[in-house]
Amino acid sequence: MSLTLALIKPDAVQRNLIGNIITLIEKNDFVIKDIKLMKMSNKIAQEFYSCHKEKSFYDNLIAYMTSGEIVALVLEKNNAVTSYRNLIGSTDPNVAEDGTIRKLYALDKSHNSVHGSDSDENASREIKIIFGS
Ligand code: 3AN
Repeated sequence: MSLTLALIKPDAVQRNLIGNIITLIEKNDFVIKDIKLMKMSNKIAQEFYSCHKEKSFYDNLIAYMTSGEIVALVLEKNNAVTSYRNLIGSTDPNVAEDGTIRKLYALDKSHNSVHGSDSDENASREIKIIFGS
């Protein structure tokens, strides 16, 4: 068993999609080990997305991720990182696979409803940033 960090982003929380997204997570056999509703501070968002610091979309990304409430979850499953990345689909909903969370709910590649860690190392790093352990 391994862990991944999932976020339900402001665009999805604002559209009352928390329940729908958690239903998909549970239907796909992830076990929720921790969960919280929170607002990201600038400091946390900058630390969380430090790998994107040089990207053209970085400032917009930080502004968006701190614009409203998010839901953070620690999920457990076999190969949790890969399995959850498969469930959420590609960054851009226009190319995301049918049945994925982003295909169903994302507005565009900047407002794409959910986050999932992209490696076991980043899962540990992100869980520590958000949940502090
Ligand atoms: P993913 O969330 O699919 O792993 P990353 O880690 O490359 O994607 O990017 C983190 C976040 O930055 C994305 N979820 C999205 O909100 C935003 N983002 C990524 N690429 C772009 C882009 N080309 N234009 C605008 N926003 C982007």
